[in-house]
Amino acid sequence: MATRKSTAKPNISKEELLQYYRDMLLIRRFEEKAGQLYGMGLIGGFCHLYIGQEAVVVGLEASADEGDKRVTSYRDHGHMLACGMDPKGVMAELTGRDGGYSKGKGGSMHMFSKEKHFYGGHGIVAAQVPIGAGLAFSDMYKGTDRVTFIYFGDGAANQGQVAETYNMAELWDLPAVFVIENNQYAMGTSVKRATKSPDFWERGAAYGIEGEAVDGMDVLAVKAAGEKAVAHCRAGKGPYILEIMTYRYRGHSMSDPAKYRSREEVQKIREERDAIEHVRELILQGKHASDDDLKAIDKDIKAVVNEAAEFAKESPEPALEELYTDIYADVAPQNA
Ligand SMILES: Cc1ncc(C[n+]2csc(CCOP(=O)(O)OP(=O)(O)O)c2C)c(N)n1
Ligand SMILES: [Mg+2]
Repeated sequence: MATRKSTAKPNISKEELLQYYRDMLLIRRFEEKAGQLYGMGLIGGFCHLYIGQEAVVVGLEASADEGDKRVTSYRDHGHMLACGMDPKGVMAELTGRDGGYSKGKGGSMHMFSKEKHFYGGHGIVAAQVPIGAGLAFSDMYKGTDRVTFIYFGDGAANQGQVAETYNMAELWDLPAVFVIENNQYAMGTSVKRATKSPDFWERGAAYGIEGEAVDGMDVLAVKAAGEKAVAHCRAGKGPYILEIMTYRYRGHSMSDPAKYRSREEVQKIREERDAIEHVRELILQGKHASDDDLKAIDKDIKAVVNEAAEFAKESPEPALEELYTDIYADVAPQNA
């Protein structure tokens, strides 16, 4: 039933490696820019950056097909970019502008794209897990062979609703890939302090769900594991759990005093395990591109991110009437 830690490495082409390099770099540079805009006061509220975890979502998106769905937590900008949402629309939403995906009314944690099958963006820890099961149920019910990726953190993995969802997902053979992004911390609480049995993927055994742990700093290992999980779901064998071992470099959110870990710990992982650096080395070692080629890619990505930031700054704030749209009740403005 349960399989061992994944070590499989797929054969990989030059084009794929360069694509992963670009996709991960886009997320990193976008998040760095979001951090800057936050510092300048252009982004309000909460803002949870994905820097360090890029290989998780890029590897899994490489194993997905058109029409597959995804849902995640508040640490969601990377997921949006990796599934092809427009960086301009994402950045404009972060800055609360009319050009954003939720017309500036949602912000960082409340953005969606029906076109890209991205179902949020959820601020309540683990709330997206049963929602994701609902998305997978819809595909099972309609008889499509689409799969839903349900992302959640190590902190969320200890929630009761995750256990309930596992049970129903296996009972109904739902095509759901449960992706535990184990970045070692839930806000300031380390996994070691909060969890008695820290191998989260093994908990699937109690429900008859197969799974495995994956090196989340290796985009190729993530992709290979994603392909296995997706094939399992598409074959009608029910859900699969991937516990992806990763690390977040920045604070939990922009207002994190970071007293729960040392600078040295973060620095060591950045230097020794960085996922983008890993692909960069594979590209250079395989002579797939030169250092100058990679610099040119970096320049392109920076231009895309700068354009997104300019678009976000220039986009107007939502009009006052927008207060009365996209709400359940049909109310007219009073003395507006
Ligand atoms: C139900 C609920 N409880 C508490 C919080 C406050 N909170 C926000 S994020 C978080 C930690 C979650 O950690 P994890 O699941 O590991 O995700 P990560 O932030 O590491 O991506 C907590 C406790 C919340 N948003 N919702
Ligand atoms: Mg975590």
